[in-house]
Amino acid sequence: MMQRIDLRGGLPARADLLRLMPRAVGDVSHAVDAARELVDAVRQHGAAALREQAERFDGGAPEHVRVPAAEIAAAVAGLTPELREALDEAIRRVRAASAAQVPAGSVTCLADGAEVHQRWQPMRRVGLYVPGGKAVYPSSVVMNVVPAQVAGVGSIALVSPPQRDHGGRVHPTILAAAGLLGIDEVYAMGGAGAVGALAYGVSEIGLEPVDLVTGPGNNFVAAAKRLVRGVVGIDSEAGATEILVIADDTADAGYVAADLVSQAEHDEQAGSVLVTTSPAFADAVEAAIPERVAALGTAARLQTALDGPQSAIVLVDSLADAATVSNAYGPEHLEIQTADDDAVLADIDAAGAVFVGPSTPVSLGDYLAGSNHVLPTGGQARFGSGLSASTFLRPQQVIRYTPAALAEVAPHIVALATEEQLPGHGAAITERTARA
Ligand code: HSO
Ligand code: ZN
Repeated sequence: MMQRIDLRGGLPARADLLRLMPRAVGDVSHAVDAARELVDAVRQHGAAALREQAERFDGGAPEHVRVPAAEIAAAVAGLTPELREALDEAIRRVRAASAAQVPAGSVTCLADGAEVHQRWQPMRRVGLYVPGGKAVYPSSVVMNVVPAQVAGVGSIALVSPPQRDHGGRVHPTILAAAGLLGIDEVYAMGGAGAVGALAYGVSEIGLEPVDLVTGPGNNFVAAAKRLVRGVVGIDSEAGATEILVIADDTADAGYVAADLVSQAEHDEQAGSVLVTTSPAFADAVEAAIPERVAALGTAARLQTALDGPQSAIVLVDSLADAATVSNAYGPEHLEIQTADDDAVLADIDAAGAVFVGPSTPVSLGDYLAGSNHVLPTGGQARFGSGLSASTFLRPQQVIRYTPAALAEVAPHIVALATEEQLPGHGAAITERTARA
């Protein structure tokens, strides 16, 4: 039974609204100490520590830490035609949308001969973490690798835990997805130690340090990413997935129920939230949930998620209030199913991705819409965004002035340098202008 939060009669002040939002308990900070030990061990003892951690946490120490090319090729060859076609189509769509999202550079001409350019430079080398526990998501390989490739990243390493069910090897569908994308540098390693290995490198196995680590993982992986941040870049700390649906009484209760159920399936901690103006619609959705849950093999997990403190049905007076509530929550996924979806969309700011209308469920975006499914969770959409080509690019300014253009601003520079008591700065200018 999903809890109900009744916000009719006027929304509370923002601080109270934030406190009222349904959220999961348990977080990354508790995993930091354990993760630090694992990262340090890999940093000091390299492959030996990775072997020890694989035995302790994963499917045993792999025969080859670096997955042989033949194993990747065999995984691709072993794909069923349906799965191969599905992955190919997903790759094609994500590639097209990612390519269109590459930011254009700019040139600003501030005066004759005075130019500031901005160009977007790809990261040199990135490491992608692919989980292997209860979640084996080849779709996440696509969502991480494709925007990196589109950005022009020259070197991509992928790590994923050795699986007990697969004789201490990386899951074959993960390998197949990597193979389809032309990734040949894959390592059988997982958990916090693998993040340490990517950040610091492990020379014995030829693993060069990366500049950026991306990809989802459990709390220990997220804690390790927090620890190595600064040494390398990281994407956001992806937590349990969330869906928030804004719907009025014109929406289809069955669709909304199915969508709330679909994301709860990921994890006991997953959050499903319905914000609606209609108590009768809320009842209809609630009534439509049990049969849908019961029909799925993942029922136990998703029932826990729906019953948890992170899931709720929120009642509001208006769709404008619904947008305010959603913006305060900052959902990873937002669905809008109302009589006027565009009017609601206009009021939305914080959301990882917005799915508009009854034919645009989150599951579409999880696999095949062309958008990326690696999105900010836990309210991080208020300041963060999902993976895209620009995650793997950084803007760099290139400045070019001619002697005349420099001379034009020289007095201003000297005035500011004098005020800051940095006469050497002024001298570097007058050295030049004096010669003209
Ligand atoms: N909904 C998840 C992504 C995913 N769903 C992968 C299915 N496979 C987080 O956006
Ligand atoms: Zn999903």
